[in-house]
Amino acid sequence: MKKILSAMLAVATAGVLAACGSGPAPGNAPGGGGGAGGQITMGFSQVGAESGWRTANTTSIQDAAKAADINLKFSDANGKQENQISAIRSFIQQRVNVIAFSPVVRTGWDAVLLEAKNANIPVILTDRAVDTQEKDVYKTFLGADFVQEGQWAGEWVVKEFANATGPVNIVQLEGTTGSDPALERSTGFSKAIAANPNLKVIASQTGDFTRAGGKQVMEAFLKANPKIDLVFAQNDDMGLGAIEAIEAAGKKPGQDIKIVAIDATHDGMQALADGKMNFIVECNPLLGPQLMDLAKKVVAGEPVPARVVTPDQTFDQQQAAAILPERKY
Ligand code: GYE
Repeated sequence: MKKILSAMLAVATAGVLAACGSGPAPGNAPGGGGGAGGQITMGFSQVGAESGWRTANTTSIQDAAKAADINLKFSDANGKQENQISAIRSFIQQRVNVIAFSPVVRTGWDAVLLEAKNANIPVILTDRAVDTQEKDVYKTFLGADFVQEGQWAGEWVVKEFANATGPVNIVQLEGTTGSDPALERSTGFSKAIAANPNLKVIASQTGDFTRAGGKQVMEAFLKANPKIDLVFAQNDDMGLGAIEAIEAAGKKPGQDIKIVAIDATHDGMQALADGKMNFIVECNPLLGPQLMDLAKKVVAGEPVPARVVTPDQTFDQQQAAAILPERKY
């Protein structure tokens, strides 16, 4: 009986130790490379393939893993949080050396993040942030400043309509509900346009970051609102969908109805150069090389900054036309 009790105690203690994240997990020894032959294995859970941005992001991560000799286990969640959670659980079970993921929404990650922490597997957030009260459940967050992106979009609108004497009717195509970029781009945009009380968001709805979603929502907006002056599309794909809806309604995108978007993917930049959009704020999807660098450091037990912000720029029509031939995504 005594023996059984002390064995149980030993198991319980081991559990507590693991929960404190004190000792390195097998294959996560500081300075070590992880798996067999020192190669690091990364489990990556991607949101899906909703947009041109996402496709470019996936390619960047896959290419960078190869270049960095990291064994990548890539999982596509098809836009569903529950798929991401089960992918992360499976990475934990497989005892990968590091987990990275781009969370589809901001909330609901505490349990699975704690499981990774208790298994002593470091987590890196890429592209999107999470809301959590838990401490030290991820090592770093690599991605753009979405509030800044929304703000730049709004500041352009303020300048463009500086001489408006009456109300300027704006419709907003929001990204995926509850996602970090949708929430923060909305915040940045409304903050910026508050500078001019003539600027009014008369309708705002999610198009889920897809071209089809943007088109469908824009069709409904056009039916319900006889006067729309500007579309703020929280990504290029929804802006491209809006162009289709505007043209189908017999109006000229970029002229009758202006469009400002975010991402600066190839198709978006083409529409901008063609005069069908008016302004695009870039969001750089090429996060792969930085992610692999951070992963190596984290697995080696080296310190990394808690937040790594990727720099962005903005493009008007002339700038888009000039840069298009060498645009990589
Ligand atoms: O803007 C959009 C994609 O999280 C920054 O997600 C990313 C966003 C990007 O679907 O196109």
